[in-house]
Amino acid sequence: MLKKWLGACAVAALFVLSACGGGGGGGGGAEDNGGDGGFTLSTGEVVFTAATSTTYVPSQRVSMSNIGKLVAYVVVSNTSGGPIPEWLSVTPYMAQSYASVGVDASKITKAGTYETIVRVATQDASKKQLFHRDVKVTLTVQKVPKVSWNIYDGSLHPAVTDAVTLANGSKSWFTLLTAVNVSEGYSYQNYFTPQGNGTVELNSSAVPANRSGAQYNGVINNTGVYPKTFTVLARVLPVAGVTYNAGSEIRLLDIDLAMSDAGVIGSRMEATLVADAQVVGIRVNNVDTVLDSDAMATVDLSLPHIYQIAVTLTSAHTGTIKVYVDGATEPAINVSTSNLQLVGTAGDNYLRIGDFRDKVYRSYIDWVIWTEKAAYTAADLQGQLPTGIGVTTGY
Ligand SMILES: [Ca+2]
Repeated sequence: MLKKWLGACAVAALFVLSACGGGGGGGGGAEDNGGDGGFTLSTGEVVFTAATSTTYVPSQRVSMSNIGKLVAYVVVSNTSGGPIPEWLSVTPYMAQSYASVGVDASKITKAGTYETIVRVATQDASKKQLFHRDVKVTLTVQKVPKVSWNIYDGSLHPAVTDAVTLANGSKSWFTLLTAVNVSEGYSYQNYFTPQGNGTVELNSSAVPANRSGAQYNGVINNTGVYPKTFTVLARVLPVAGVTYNAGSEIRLLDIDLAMSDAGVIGSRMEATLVADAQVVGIRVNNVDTVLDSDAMATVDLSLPHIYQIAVTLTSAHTGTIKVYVDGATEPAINVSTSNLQLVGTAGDNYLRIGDFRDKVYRSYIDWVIWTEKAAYTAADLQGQLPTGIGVTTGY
């Protein structure tokens, strides 16, 4: 495995840093295998600990000192001469008399303690080894997240380039809906406004009849293989000064998930955070088309909350929807039916957030994350949310 070349001189070698002094230097130089030597390190052991495999771990310095023989190169390998592990990087700066030792915990796929012995060797200008010293490097990763999330962290408008970071690390973004519905008297507008603090405001009070939606297509497998699963979480905040009670007829956000297979009328999970005469909290609209029933849970909408919706489909129209609030172990909504709401158009397969009704929506969206890997419980996700997206209290 070829590691990056870090020298100041153009020498094609592995793990080499050149001091690039005056060249030459005397020949001789017996290799030092550990006795008194002209080359020493300040420590024989470096220890790192990471809470999770997504935790950044600062690099550490090991001082190097050299007396006597002119060092042209410093070579880093493991003790058998091979490459060092992928999770480890050692960058020698001979001219500055230290080596930087860094670890990348994201390379670790299973929690545990990993150690390796790194050999730091000096060479003369002809690449003849002069001395070497060994240093043990230990990395402990306490937890490896089970989930690779698709992330909208609310720092950009949802439809701006690179607003979304996908589970594979690449960037993407939502599509802003723009349709005009003349017969029903509404159009889709842009009512999303980034606040510059990691949240985006949704405010459709100007024209309540209008709508505003951001859509991400192709969120769940559409090959007809069941069961299929989906988990979406969103942190949503109220707006100060706005009243959210049974008389308010005001909403915060719709989360609309269409889960069709290709060319098929599949199922839809349409949740709304709403304060009206029916409920102040979260409502999954028309969750059973035969019973014509909604599923609801009371939530104090005057406070920020994290809403987690987990869906398992065992066939195109049969499944279970669970809603968790703030990471509570017990779901606030838990409904199973073989008559889930249907999508509007065959093949619909998307996640939408926004205002999809002729109502006023007032909220701030902190973040939205989703995955089709599993229908997670809130307990499953303790310690499994991404870092750096905003507040994740409860997880
Ligand atoms: Ca509206």
